[in-house]
Amino acid sequence: MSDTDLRPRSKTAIKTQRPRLHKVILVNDDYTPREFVVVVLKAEFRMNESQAHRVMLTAHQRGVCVVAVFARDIAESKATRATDMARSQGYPLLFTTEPEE
Ligand code: TYC
Repeated sequence: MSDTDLRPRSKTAIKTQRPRLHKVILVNDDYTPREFVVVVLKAEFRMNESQAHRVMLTAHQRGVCVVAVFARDIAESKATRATDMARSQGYPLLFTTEPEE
């Protein structure tokens, strides 16, 4: 019989990486009517009137507002759909996404 110790010297810690969430960000502009921004927020992000109004006002006053966070694919498709909704009515309203830290 061999005396060789074949047991592993160390254990590898296996950590599952949770995919990063992505923020959907509403960007202010000078042309899109406030009420239309509220309509889009309610339609695409399932907000009620007062939530949508608060988010719209924050973007209006500060330039941007985080609308919500989602898995990357969902954040991107919601931002695209909401932006397209505005384009179809001729407004420059923009939703972008960025990863959370
Ligand atoms: N600033 C626009 C206005 O005064 C309203 C607005 C608010 C537009 C938020 C975009 O993300 C926005 N009509």
